[in-house]
Amino acid sequence: MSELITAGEPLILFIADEKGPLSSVRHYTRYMAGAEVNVSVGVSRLGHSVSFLTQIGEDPFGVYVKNFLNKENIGTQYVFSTPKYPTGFMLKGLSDIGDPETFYFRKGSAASKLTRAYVDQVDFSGAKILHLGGILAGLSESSYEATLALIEKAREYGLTITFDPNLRPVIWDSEEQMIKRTNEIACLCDVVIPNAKEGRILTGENEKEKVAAFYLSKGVHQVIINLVEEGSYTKKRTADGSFSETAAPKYEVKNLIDRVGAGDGFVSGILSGMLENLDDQATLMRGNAICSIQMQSLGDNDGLPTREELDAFMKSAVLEAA
Ligand code: KDG
Repeated sequence: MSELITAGEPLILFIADEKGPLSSVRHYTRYMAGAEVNVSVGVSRLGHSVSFLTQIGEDPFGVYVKNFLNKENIGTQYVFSTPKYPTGFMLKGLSDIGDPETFYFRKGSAASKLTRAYVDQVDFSGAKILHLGGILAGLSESSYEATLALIEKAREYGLTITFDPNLRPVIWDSEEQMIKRTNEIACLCDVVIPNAKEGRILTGENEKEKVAAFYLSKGVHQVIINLVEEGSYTKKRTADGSFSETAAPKYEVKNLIDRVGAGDGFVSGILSGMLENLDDQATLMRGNAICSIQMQSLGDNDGLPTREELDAFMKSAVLEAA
């Protein structure tokens, strides 16, 4: 079994070849996206084993997803397929400021039809981390149930459960439902990894210390916050019941192209650090480095580094104090 198990929706991504509103763009180039796909690519490129649970449609996009995951050495034994529902896709515009327009075609997708029954088929023995994001839970009632089933099974097998809220308001019925269910899931996990904005929305707190305190007081073991412009911060419960805090500065972004996917790059650095038993400082630094690297490429995971590329970047790149 793989060191890391994750689950989510792979999305075919069409990035505009020219600037302007998506409704006017004539030409797009195809890429691969999906938050947990991005995380899996990042962890796999650093040499760790990953298995991905999802469902794709029996259509050309589904074939593309499977080929992509295989090419990235991500285990596809739990990539189920169905002739009944399509593989999801999305459009992304070209932007000067790194925050492009996006649009999803994912309602009723094959991945949104995942249920608890799919989770029963996954072998968790020997795995170390289950990583989840909030998107899967927001896709449908059955994928929300599948998320809960993954957590129950990971607990049974003693895995560490990590969670990135990945707030996507458009997939939820209401903001109230998004906050309630995302926090419900977060509080069942060991490590919660929001960015600064998600932390504010989910807890109603502005300060990183208070965001961390919100989850720690509800039984979460560690909170790791990607503050992006101010680097990153973590607070965790230690073995003697006290708390420890660590912060790390960000790396320069010489050539900002697209911020989408940078948060997933951060998470891939954190998860690989945990798999290698790095200390908190080294783990945050790695997350910050990959976050910065990923902002300097167009696709959602194309920039994610191999170990050699990561080492070279961390040796030469400039750190920027907040
Ligand atoms: O996290 C980057 C994602 O936004 C992207 O790859 C697609 O999963 C996706 C989403 O829901 O936006």
